[in-house]
Amino acid sequence: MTDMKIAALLVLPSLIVASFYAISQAPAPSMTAAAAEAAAPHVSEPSSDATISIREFMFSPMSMTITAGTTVHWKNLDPEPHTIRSVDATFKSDALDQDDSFAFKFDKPGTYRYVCSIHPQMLGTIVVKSAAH
Ligand SMILES: [Cu+2]
Repeated sequence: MTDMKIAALLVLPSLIVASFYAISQAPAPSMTAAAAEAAAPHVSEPSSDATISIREFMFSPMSMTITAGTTVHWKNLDPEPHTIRSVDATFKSDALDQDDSFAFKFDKPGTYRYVCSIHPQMLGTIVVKSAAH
């Protein structure tokens, strides 16, 4: 057996795995993301949104686990202003007055810690799990 053939035998299985992965990640041909958006421009899937209340100087819930692609909405219920600022600067809000809200869509899996920059004792965590199975 030549070195070329050995190399081909080694590469082929990983190509099959890679193409299978690409196929499984691709949107269904009958309903691309763009088509879905065009069909229902003002409706988002209920499962793709989550809400965190800010109340009495606390994020509620303080810790939340979501699936990648979920949009998290924070709503300030306190009469005092609060902000949402991730520790790694991935996202940050302006100061939210009472009943103001801020939203961020989490596309990348990971653990996101955030604080209120006005009250740094206010801590929160979002854990984003991969949507792929
Ligand atoms: Cu605050």
